[in-house]
Amino acid sequence: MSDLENKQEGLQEYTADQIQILEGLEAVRKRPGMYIGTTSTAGLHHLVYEIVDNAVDEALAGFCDDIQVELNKDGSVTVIDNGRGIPVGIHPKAGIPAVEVVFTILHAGGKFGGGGYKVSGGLHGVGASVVNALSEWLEVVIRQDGVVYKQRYENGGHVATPLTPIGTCKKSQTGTTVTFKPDATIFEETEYDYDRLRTRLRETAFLTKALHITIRDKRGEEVKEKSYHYEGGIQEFVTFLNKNNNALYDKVIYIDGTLNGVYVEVAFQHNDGYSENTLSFVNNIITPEGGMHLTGFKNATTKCFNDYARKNKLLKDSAPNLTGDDIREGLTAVISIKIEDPQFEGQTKQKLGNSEARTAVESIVGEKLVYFLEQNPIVAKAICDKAMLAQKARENARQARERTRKSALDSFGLPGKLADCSSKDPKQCEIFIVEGDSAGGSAKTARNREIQAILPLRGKILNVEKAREDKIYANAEIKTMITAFGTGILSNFDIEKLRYDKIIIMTDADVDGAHIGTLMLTFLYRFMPELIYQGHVYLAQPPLYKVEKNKKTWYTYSEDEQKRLMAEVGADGARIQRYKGLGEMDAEQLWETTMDPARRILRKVSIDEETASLVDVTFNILMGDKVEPRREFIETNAKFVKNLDV
Ligand code: TSJ
Repeated sequence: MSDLENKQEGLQEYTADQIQILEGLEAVRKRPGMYIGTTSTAGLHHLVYEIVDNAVDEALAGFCDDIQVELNKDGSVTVIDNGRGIPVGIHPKAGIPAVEVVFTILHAGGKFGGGGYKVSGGLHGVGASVVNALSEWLEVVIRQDGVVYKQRYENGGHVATPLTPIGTCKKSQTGTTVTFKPDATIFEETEYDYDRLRTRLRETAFLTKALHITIRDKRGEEVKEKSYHYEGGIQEFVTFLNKNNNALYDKVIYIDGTLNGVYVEVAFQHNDGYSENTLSFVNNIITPEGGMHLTGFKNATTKCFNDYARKNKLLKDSAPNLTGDDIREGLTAVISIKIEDPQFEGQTKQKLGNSEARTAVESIVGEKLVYFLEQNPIVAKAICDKAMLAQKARENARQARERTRKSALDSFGLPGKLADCSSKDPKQCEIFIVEGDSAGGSAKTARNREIQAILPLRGKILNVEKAREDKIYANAEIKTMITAFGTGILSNFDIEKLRYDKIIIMTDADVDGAHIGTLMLTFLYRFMPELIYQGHVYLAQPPLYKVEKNKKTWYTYSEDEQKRLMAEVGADGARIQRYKGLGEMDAEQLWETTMDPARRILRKVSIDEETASLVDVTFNILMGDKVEPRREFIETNAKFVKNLDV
């Protein structure tokens, strides 16, 4: 009996080949982190992207224009596309239907068809088999040639029913439907976050024009649904990213072209702000650390604008060239390329290494931008004028930096307000940035002075979204931080000089505290992003309540925890104190609850892949000109912060 017949008889015997297959999936269940990074909520959401990306590949191949994602009441997720349907014929080598190969053999994704650009072959393209392995059950329904086929897997990818024709449909009704239920014994968290999925699917829609994507949440009383479709693709993406800013000119500049098999699309628009927000993608996958495509874009724009400014006498002959940073001040840009064999490099494999991507972007943008600028002299002049102002500000900043070096430092080279720690080994040192002098005083008393430094800040720090680099150096609070950290900022940044392993922001647990925290994070993100990327930035978590009863004391850190405690110990006879600020705690309490490395809770600030593109939008909502969305931000801010017990 062949393997296939064996299966179709539903026998529990396995041939050597099949045992190997099952062992493959067993490996995924043993070490899920190796395949999806983490079993936290990020990993859970990753399962959906993995399946959706396979359908997006079908769209990129030109055979699918509609994808639906449904969150079901039982915790399962359904993804439906209107593509050709995963092939059902017997795979010549494996001897089982091709679809079964897709779901039961590791790294089988993309084996058929060949060629083309594949999302699912990218950074996390681990394949549908990994999702299957990490699911309680998974069902696939395929409509192909007028026949509806179905197969079911259970308990981490074991075939439960063979691929079976279950009905008929119109020949034109082709497509694939996959439903899976994440395995609750594997994931720490099994509840999907509608907004998180929605945001990522919207991004996918921006990057894949002509694709319609719908997300439908069927879990609650009422069904929630959103559909995304952007005929304008990344051009509309830039408009979206810039919507809370004042654009410097109306058009979003859009350029595309293909060179040596690399399809290049870029879209950009400047706003009147000072920060740059450039997102780059390869095969729809975000590349947080950029890479060759980004380099190509930077090279081309820098050269084009300098040539234009010189040719049109905007820049004096005696003036130095505009730098790339000058030209990209206030820039919102999306660079999206499609390439057959992307190579990801760097520590976190988030940087594109293919040098042909640089050549392609550089020459396509170079050539077409020159033409655009000639056709649009008003836009060209607005950009050059802004870049020239940035150039002047940069020169001022350089001078301010010189002055800072000479003046702001006391005889030991460190700011006077800093209560430094005695250890000089950065690996074991931490610095608390504390809101207000009085809390700063308590913190100084409370600390472990060998390894904990305290830097009190007075009031709100500068909103860096509204300032250029020269202003940064004029701000005392910021200057103090820069000096204390030791790393310098922007192009002078050097992580090797970091004086503390942990930078801990400690603010009151109220709206003002949250605002100061956000200003701090914005400053760090804009001027020392590596500190965040490399995981050196934390938020302290002071308690919300102190409860005393029968000579015992408890501290709680969230409303939920407080409710639970009260349910446990009872409210009668309990003394409950709601902390309004750090200042209400004495040094000992502050140490016990918030600073003692053995007992405290820290939240590590991280910007993960899928929220990276959102961070800027959200920071802008809070910091930018338009005021009304602010409240919403403060509530969603926590999304950029992963909980982590340290
Ligand atoms: F991830 C997955 F495998 F579970 C999955 C795949 C999930 C979903 C929702 C869709 C898909 C999928 C795969 N949609 N469309 C396809 N297409 C193919 O697998 C396919 C079809 C035909 C040919 C061909 O060369 O004729 C090639 C391929 C790759």
